[in-house]
Amino acid sequence: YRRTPAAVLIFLIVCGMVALSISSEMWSKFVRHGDYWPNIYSIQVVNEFPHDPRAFTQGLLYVDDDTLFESTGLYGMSSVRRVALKTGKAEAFQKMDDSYFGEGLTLFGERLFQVTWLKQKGFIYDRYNLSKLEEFNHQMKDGWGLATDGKVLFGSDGSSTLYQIDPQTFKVIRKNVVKYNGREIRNLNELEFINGEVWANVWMTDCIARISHEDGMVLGWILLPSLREGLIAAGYNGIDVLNGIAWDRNKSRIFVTGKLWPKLYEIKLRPVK
Ligand code: DDQ
Ligand code: CA
Repeated sequence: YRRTPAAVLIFLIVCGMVALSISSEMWSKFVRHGDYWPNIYSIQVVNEFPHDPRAFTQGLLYVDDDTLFESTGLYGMSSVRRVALKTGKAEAFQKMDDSYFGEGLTLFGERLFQVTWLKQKGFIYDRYNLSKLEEFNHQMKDGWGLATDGKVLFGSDGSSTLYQIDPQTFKVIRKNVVKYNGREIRNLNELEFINGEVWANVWMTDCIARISHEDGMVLGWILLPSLREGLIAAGYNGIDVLNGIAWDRNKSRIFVTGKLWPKLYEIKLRPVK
């Protein structure tokens, strides 16, 4: 009977260790996936720049030198442009055929890749003179957003699927369903690859989802209603939804704008406690 207390003690210690290891694993999973620990961010505007109010922004990216590339939609008004950040002026402009509606845009190597709405057709342009180099067909259900990590293309088609596409063959390498707390997040639109995450505008909302491209989990939400509401309050009635995220990786600057918005904003995130 002398041995019993020691055995019980060891048994309890082992149980405790198992419980601890399970709960810490679950805890880190919850933290990582945002469940129980929602990573919500509001924004602070640190700079405002002019933006062409006729640009129905569907794709936006920043490369360097205070220069943005932008893809615009609407039939007859679709374009790819190189835009000076400070003036909002297009320094180079490539009008698209009237039958195409420009959508997501990204720079892969020295070439700009663009997808179009309601057609599985994409275009490749020279980044310097915006001349059209090639066309391609992709396998997404539609062409909405486009971004890259320098290895694959990330694509969205208005569903909850985040696609990974081979930039040479345009085959789908991987598909992840984007979810937050177990719920599918649909209407993923304009994309940006930022510090290992894929950020996506959710169409018709003032929200950006920060997505893990490893499992599709939403890691956090950025809430930006103040931008659209501020423009409306200032009398800009013709504006459409928030759309367009660009990332200056050298200076860690985040830019956002919207369809037919007269302004483009540089923002910083503020975690909501
Ligand atoms: N998409 O951005 C959701 C992919 C496409 C939106 C197309 C909306 C066309 C509406 C035209 C409104 C004219 C001001
Ligand atoms: Ca973008």
